Amino acid sequence: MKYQTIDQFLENLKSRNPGEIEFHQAVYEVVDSIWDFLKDNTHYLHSNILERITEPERVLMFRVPWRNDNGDVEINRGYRVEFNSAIGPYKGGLRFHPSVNLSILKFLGFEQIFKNSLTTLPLGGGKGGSNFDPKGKSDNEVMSFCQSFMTELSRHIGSDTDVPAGDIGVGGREIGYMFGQYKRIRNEFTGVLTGKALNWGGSLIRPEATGYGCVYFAEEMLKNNNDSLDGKKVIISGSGNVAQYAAEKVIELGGKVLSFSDSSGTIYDPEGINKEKLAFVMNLKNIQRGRIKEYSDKYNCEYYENSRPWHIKCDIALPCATQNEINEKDAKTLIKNGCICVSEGANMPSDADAINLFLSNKILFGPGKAANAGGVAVSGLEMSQNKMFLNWSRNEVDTKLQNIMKNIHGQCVEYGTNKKFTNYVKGANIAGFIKVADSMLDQGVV
Ligand code: NDP
Ligand code: 2IT
Repeated sequence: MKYQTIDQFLENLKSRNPGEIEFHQAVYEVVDSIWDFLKDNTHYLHSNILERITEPERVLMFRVPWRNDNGDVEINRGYRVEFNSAIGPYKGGLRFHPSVNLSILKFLGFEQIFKNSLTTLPLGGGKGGSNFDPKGKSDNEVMSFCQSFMTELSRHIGSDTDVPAGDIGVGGREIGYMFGQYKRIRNEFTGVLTGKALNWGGSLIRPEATGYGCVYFAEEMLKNNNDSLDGKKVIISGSGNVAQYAAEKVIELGGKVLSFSDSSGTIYDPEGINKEKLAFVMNLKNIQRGRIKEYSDKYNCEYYENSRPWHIKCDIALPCATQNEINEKDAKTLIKNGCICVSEGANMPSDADAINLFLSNKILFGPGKAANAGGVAVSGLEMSQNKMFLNWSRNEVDTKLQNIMKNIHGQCVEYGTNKKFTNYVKGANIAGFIKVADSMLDQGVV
């Protein structure tokens, strides 16, 4: 057995991956919560599965040259981390954001392995993206970038190899431009990307899936505690794809949505964001590509510049923007204000100290790899429909999504419950790990 303690393993991980702090953080969370399980099941440690599962199968990094509207040449860096294919083709989103670097994509790819395992579908783990910033770019510039990015990426992906999708900064527009370029270069019309538009191979409910799934997961956690979303005050961070559809589902289930945010600030609407106001946000963010502050101008409510929503009194918090947006202080404030449930729409929005506080205060805490798995799950359903050359109805996909979220909740309860309290972090990590690790062992040293 190569590692006797968690610290030994983590020291080695850090020396193999210097400076990759988000990646270290994501690995620590998993290893810390499965360590006791590994000690009871030492065959995993004897076969050195931890070192294998934290080493990506392949990392691609490449130059992305493109021309802006002035005719100048711009250079970005493109990535695809093909992390683990033990249970299916690499699957995971592409993020376009100036903060993107290898550490962030390795943390996201690592999380994706366990998340995809939890979905019950045959999906491996991967993630990619670029430090390209779509903000303020014209459609033409976004298209130039996407075409150049896909010119290189197309050599490495395929519907049975690696199937990217959207993430921060990558929505329907970007998926369209990338799909067009892939088809042109490879001369094949296949389900190589998910999140496609309905006319050309997309699935109903895929745009809604992550946000809906996150709320279904919250509802399952509450139900398990003889409670429900009805009448609850809900704060949401972010105002992009995940935040918007989380809000839609909360409203539908009788909750009151009080906030949205973006990277400039937070709006707080004590009257609640109803369907009409949500339609304004969707138009503002998806069509006008404006700032959330405009909501407070239109509806005459509070706007907190450079601030996140966690100080607003609530019953339920849905972080749906980005990683490390809830720290220990935020967690303390949420708990002090009576928050009983946190369901993560974003990936790793709570840092390690915040998670410890949530768990020690017995908050219903759904970690991203469980709570936001609905997005990739419906991506998996999009892949199934593409392979079969048919489309399922809205109701069919939504029912499957609900069943998958219930199943994930059940796996967390099975592996994470002790003395009637479910530690969903532990449950999700152990359940996600077992399927992948056993598949790796079955397939030999590859
Ligand atoms: P979008 O690009 O649609 O929206 C992102 C939102 O988060 C925007 O409101 C954005 O504000 C805000 N945001 C992004 N970065 C920061 C930052 N550094 N600080 C503050 N706010 C920020 O992305 P998605 O809604 O798709 O993704 C949101 C989260 O959900 C991410 O963590 C993603 O990994 C995760 N996720 C997404 C899935 C999907 O299917 N799309 C599936 C599972 C998880 P601004 O406009 O100012 O940048
Ligand atoms: O983080 C995620 O799960 C996503 N961005 C969605 C991935 C996908 O392949 O649909």
